[in-house]
Amino acid sequence: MSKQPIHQHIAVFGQAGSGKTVLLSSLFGRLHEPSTIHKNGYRFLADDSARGNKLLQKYLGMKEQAQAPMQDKFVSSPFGFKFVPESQPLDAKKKTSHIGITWHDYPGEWFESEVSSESERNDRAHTFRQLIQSDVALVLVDAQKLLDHEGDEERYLKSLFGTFRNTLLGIKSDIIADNERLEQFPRIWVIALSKADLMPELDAHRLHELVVLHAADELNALRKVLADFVNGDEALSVGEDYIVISSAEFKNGTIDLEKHKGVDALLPLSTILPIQRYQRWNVLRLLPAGLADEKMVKT
Ligand SMILES: Nc1nc2c(ncn2[C@@H]2O[C@H](COP(=O)(O)OP(=O)(O)OP(=O)(O)O)[C@@H](O)[C@H]2O)c(=O)[nH]1
Ligand SMILES: [Mg+2]
Repeated sequence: MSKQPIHQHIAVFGQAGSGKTVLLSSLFGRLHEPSTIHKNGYRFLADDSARGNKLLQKYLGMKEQAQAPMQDKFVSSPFGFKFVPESQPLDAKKKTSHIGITWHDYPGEWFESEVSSESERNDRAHTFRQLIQSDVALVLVDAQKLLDHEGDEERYLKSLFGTFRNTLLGIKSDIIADNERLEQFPRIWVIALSKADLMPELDAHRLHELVVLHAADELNALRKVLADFVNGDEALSVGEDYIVISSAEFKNGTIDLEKHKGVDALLPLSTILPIQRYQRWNVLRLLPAGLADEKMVKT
C-alpha cells in the first residue's frame, strides 16, 4: 500500500544576524555527512540541487575554512528537501520518498525596517503567504544580543517581541481581509535561543523564565496579534515551547561544527510536535472542523 507523503514546513523568524542561515546550513550540511546518512539510513536531497550545493558550500566553508556565510539580507525563498532511504536507487527517489521538509525564513531586515517600495511590500507579503503553510514557527532570541544587554535583558526582549508584533500588524492587511481568519497558519510558536554556545548555562527552562520575567506582556500582546490571524484561536501555542540551539561553537576565530546543540531536534520539532499538538487540540475540540479532518488524515 502506498503511504501518503508527509510534507512539513517550518518557519523561522529572527532579526538580521540572529543565525538563520548558519542554522539551515549547519542542519543541511550535517544531514549530508556520510556518518549521519549511515546512522539514519536516509539521504537528504534538496528539491533544487543547485541551491542545495550552495548551502553545502556554506557548511563546508564553516567546516574547512572557519568562514561564516555572508549575511543574506532581503534574500528569502523557501528551501525544500526530502528524505530518501539510503538503500533506494537515486532514480527511484520521486516515487517512494515519504517525508519532505520546507524551510522558510523571513529576512531579518524586514523586522527592522519600513517597507521601502511597492515591490518590497509585495515581496514581504508573498514570503509571508508561503510561510504560513507551516504548522510550527521559530522565533529566535539571539544569545549574542542577550550578552550585549547583560543586566538590561528586558530592553532587548521587549523590543524583540514588540518589533515582531509590529511587523505582523504591518503585514496583516496584505494577508487577510478585515473579517477573514485563516485555518492554515502556524499555530505553534516556539521561542528558540540561537547561538546558545555563547550562554552554555541557559537551558530551555531558564530561557522560558527569562522571557516571562522580562517580556510577559509583550509575549501576550504577540499572542493576541497572532490570534487575530486564525480561525479557532484557542488552538494556538505562543511561547509555550522553548528550545536552545547552537549551530556550532564559534570561538576565537574557529568554528567547531561538531559542537552543536538542539539542531537535531529541529526535524522532530517540525514533524512530531505538530502531530502531538493537533491531536491534543482535536481531543479538546479546539480545532475548526475542516482543519481537524485535514490534519488528522495527514497524521
Ligand atoms: N556563537 C555563535 N555564533 C553564530 C551561530 N550562528 C551564527 N552565528 C554568528 O552570527 C552571524 C550571522 O549569522 P547568519 O546565519 O548569517 O544570520 P541571519 O539570521 O541569516 O542574518 P540575515 O541573513 O541578515 O537575516 C554568523 O556570521 C556568525 O558569526 C552560533 O550557533 N553560535
Ligand atoms: Mg541569512
